[in-house]
Amino acid sequence: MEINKQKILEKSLQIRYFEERLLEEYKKGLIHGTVHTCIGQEIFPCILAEFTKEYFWFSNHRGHGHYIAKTGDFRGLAAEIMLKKSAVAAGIGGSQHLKNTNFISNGIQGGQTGIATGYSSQLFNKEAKYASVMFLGDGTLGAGHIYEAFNLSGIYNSKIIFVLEDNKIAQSTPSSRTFNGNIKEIVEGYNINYVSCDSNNYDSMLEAAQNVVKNSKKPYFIHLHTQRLSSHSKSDDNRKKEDIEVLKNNDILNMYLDNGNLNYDSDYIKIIKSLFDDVINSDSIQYNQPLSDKTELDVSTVYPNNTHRLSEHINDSLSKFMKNNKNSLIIGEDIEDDPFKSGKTYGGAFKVTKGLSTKFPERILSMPISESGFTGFGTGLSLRNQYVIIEIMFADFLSQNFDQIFHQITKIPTIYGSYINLPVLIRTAGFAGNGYGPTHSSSMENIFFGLPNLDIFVPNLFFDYTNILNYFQKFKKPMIVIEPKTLYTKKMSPEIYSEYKIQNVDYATVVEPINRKPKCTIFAYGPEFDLIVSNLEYLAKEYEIYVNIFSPVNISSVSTTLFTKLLNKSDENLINLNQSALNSNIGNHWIAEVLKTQNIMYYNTNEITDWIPTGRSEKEVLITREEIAQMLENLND
Ligand SMILES: Cc1ncc(C[n+]2csc(CCOP(=O)(O)OP(=O)(O)O)c2C)c(N)n1
Repeated sequence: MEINKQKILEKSLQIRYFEERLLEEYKKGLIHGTVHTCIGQEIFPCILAEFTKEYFWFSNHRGHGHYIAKTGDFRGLAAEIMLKKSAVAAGIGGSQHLKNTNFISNGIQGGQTGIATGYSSQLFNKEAKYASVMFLGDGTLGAGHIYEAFNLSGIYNSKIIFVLEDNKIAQSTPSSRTFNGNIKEIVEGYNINYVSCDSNNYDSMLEAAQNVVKNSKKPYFIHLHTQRLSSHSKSDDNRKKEDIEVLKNNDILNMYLDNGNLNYDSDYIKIIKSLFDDVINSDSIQYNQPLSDKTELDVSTVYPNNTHRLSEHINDSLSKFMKNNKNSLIIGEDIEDDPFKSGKTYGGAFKVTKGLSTKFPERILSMPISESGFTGFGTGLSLRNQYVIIEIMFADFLSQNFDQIFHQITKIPTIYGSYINLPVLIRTAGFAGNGYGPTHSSSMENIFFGLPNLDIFVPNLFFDYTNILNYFQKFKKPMIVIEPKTLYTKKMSPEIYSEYKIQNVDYATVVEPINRKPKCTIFAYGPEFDLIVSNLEYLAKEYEIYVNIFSPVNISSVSTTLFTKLLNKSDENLINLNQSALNSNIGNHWIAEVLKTQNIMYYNTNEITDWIPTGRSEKEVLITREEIAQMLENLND
């Protein structure tokens, strides 16, 4: 493929002018917030863009040059940074968070490497239609998640080009101080093809881009030796002036400017100047929150088949979902049936996916131990409109992919200006009760409760799991489902004490005495809900106490009207039971909501004040039926 060097250099100079102008406008006070300019690093993206038109580019904090090289959208970017009409991310994302056709950028170093790898994996990608470029800085070589992605890129043969823009400095620190490895040997160790080139040598960059794209179906790593000629962001450069001068003297664009082959007075720069002036003089934009689909969804209120245990019920629901949605897949650790072909079926640590990889061999995939990497990988597939279900073996391990959930999965839907569907459902085995000890028993829903764009579900034995999957199918939005692992082996829809009725109302389960006055309403989900439902007869017979129970399944969206109604029927007496630690009790949030319109006469809650201990010691910190009875008895005092 022939590319015109003069045109590439002119486009590169346009980018440089754009960046220099941004710094000027910043000094004049027209820009609020931060910008990281790419002065010195403009040419390679312009070359690469010529060869990777159909590739999806994943860019970083220093992404203006990437964005313009890929999209040509000077106006959208200038407007985004100055919060003016025609801003590409509606003035929400700003300099570091841009999205356009086949382009996305993000301000977390290396944070989208797993996503880029999943996006370009060869799964269901017969014509290698999905390909990606992932930009990394040399300072980011210290970040663990990029290595998880390197590993996955080889396993799933991602058609990805990792581009390391090695400008030898990370913010204020020489990267020789922060990276001790040999990156060539490291990436080759992952079976990724390595090539290097230099931004002071045009032909080397051209050759690297050409070679890499020719040899497409493999992951590639381009090590671009380059130079940052300007400050890290607006004016923070702590290098010696003389050292920067040397870099400037070696810069191709400066040489072309010196010998007159490029010129700031040319038409190609004048166009950008007037475009920039135009943007400055255009109307400002106002923040508008991007909103998701708010329509209603019918919920089946029928109890699940009582021949199934919870794990079998979830398995059955997942199986139907996979059958009905050919564009769905499940990834997670140890979820396949028989990788050794030994005849001994595995199917997940809790057997929830048992049999599924036999039914859907290409869509149930055991992943390496790399929760962050494979959560990103799944997110990349969901950007290809796949329904991605991610199994995290124990809820505690959500610590490992927290970054992906926090910075990517929950932010992608709304930080790029208009609402983006992102069908990623994370299922996990949660809560204490099996004696697994402090790293396998934590209540995690409280950690994720404050994240926008995320719905958190806790299923119970009376609620059809298909409703949760229907929600996923309809709204295509990020969800975490925390399955109480103590209940996996329990039968669905167990009989409850005959003096009670139970019903599913929307995404909640409600239990009420039939002819007796409830003394109290109990707000509970997870194992505590099960504890109280299975002890209704005990409370009635031993203490003559009857209660209402309100158990939300979608714990991030609770009907306070329904909750209040139950509370009123029980003389405003309330007990809140769950396993959230210390001050992070989710029940307390919903009670605060109720308190806006409603008095509460009596209130009590259980308290977990430290990490869950192992084995039988667990019993010392989890609430027992006797303690619940005591709380209810105290109500009379
Ligand atoms: C996870 C994370 N940690 C720290 C930062 C703050 N930060 C922004 S850019 C930067 C330096 C990055 O250096 P490098 O990867 O070499 O890219 P360069 O800035 O040189 O292009 C740092 C520390 C960040 N954005 N994300």
